[in-house]
Amino acid sequence: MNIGTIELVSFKLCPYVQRSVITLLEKGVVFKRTDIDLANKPGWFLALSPTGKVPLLLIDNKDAIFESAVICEYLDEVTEGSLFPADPKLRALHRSWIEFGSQTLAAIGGYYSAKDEESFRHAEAQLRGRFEKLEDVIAGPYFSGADFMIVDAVYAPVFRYFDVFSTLVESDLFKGLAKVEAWRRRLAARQSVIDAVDVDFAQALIAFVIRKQSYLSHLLQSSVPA
Ligand SMILES: N[C@@H](CCC(=O)N[C@@H](CS)C(=O)NCC(=O)O)C(=O)O
Repeated sequence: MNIGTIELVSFKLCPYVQRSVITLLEKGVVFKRTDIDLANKPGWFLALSPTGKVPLLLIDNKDAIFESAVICEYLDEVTEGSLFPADPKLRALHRSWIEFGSQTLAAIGGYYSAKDEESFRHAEAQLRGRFEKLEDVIAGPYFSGADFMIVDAVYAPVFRYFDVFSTLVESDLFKGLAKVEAWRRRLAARQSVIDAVDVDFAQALIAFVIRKQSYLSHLLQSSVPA
């Protein structure tokens, strides 16, 4: 199937962009990535995007698909093979856990933005609860077994935050969650996941969080080597 020319309008640190890039790479789609500055959105982007959010999948320079879950499903449908289960119930379960992944990203935003220790610990406990729920459902080594699927593409950027933060700040977020830990390591080693961000991602993420002047900013700042 000729799927036309594909451009992904992106932002360097965005986890929703990452899941789209991972899907593009996994499905072997040739695409152009255009990073924009979200603090100064270009007029052409605002004209194309009804939400003003990235990612935006631009097809043949005219049709703009928005919302990362929709982008991933579209890419899956128009390319060979599928990264969703064939069974409708299992497929629906994957979609449910994809939504859970998006909600987890919102919870991570609350975690790195929390202003004081109390709200930080609260956000941390909420996240821990989410990872415990995942521990109960994942099959391993990937979400539903041996095959990498779209749901895995969704959680790789979730875990990447903690791969970066844990280089500077200790945390018990994953302690005792053996399946989640193994899944997290497996995802971090996958080529599409590695290639979904620039080499300076960790540095850029730490700088981004430090600018938030949050509780985590202070923890990171005091651990960054001078
Ligand atoms: N539900 C959206 C969320 C995308 C999103 O929140 N993108 C952020 C960057 S990570 C964004 O574009 N923010 C700019 C803004 O809200 O103005 C999706 O899944 O695509």
